[in-house]
Amino acid sequence: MKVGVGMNRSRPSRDKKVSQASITRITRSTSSRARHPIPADPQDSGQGPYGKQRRKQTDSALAQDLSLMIVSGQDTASKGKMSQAGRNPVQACQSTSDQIFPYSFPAKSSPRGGLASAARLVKLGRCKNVLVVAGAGISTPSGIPDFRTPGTGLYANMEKYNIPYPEAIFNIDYFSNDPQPFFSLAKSLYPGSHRPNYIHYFIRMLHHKGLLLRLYTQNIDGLEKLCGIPDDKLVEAHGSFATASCHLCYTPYPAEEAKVAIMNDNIPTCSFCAATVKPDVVFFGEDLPQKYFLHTEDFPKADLLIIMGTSLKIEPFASLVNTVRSNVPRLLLNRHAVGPFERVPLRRGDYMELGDLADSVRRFAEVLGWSGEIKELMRS
Ligand code: CNA
Repeated sequence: MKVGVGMNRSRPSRDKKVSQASITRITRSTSSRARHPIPADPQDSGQGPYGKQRRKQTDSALAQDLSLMIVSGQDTASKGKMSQAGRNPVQACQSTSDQIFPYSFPAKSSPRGGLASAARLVKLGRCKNVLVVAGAGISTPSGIPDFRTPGTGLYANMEKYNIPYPEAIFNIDYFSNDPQPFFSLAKSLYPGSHRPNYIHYFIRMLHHKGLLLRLYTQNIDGLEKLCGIPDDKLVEAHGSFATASCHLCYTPYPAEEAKVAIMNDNIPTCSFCAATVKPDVVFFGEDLPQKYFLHTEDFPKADLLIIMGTSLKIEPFASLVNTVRSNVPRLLLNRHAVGPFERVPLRRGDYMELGDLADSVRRFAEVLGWSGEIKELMRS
């Protein structure tokens, strides 16, 4: 059965048990908060923390939901649906990519000796539950462009995809009508042609030292797994290419077959409803994987938060960084100040090291005395 876009569609009946435990189903008749009843403890939700749940909503329900979030300022970490921080989608459609992503803050010198301060805390044994929050900037040294870096970012190089605005390529409703732009991009993003870099191995070293509570990544390139960070230490908040399913009815589809079809310019279609299959990468307007909600347990436990290579523009992920306890040190490693680090004065315990991420991480490793071990890890 083919299902039209705009219908509220639940999973097929064989997934009925999971559907009943849905935590993010959206209807137009309930309040915004009630529509996102996130359990305090994912274990209490009546399902395993790693099960995936996604629901489709109508175009108008999505617009209504986003405008409600914007008006009420409720776009926080606990929300399960991906959106751009504080952006009205209608305005976004009318903007150029430069207008959408202004960089208002040039690189500043690092306040309070960012790296040295954070390294001192680690060496003193004060940080044993380190959370890392990462974005596309950790993979640019591997040759994968990020979204928003002017000139080299994907959003600055969208002409060839013939789309009306950059985010359309990751918009689920746009995909429903025309999957080709995303499939063209997917061909270059599919894991296989890129290798993890020093930054990935630095994070793995945090795990090796028994310090990594969890890595929350927005990346879809699979390089965290490839460098050996175990599955239970990793939350791929925006999904990955490792699995695929129907974008309408969510019937799973063999990921390798989807890849072969996409690489050969064919459109994989669902054997259940004949709609287009896509890799399980989270698009704007889609729910994040259930594993993302581990954050409700992790962030209150953290004793150091390291934020790397992200513009913190995508909600609800961006708000995660505000959910550690107020006395927990936060270290930003990025080319620019982003998110709460754009505000002056910084919160006590906030540190920044601005500049090239790979350089910063190498220096961080040196101060920690880990350089030799990381090189060894990379060799092995
Ligand atoms: P973004 O908005 O493009 O931000 C990247 C940030 O990293 C920017 O602030 C850059 O200045 C910074 N940056 C990039 N390279 C470096 C560097 N070498 N040194 C220092 N800073 C650097 O990307 P986000 O991750 O914030 O946005 C989230 C999106 C991006 C997610 O939905 C991803 O799926 C998506 N994405 C992922 C990949 C990937 O998997 N590698 C690539 C492109 C986009």
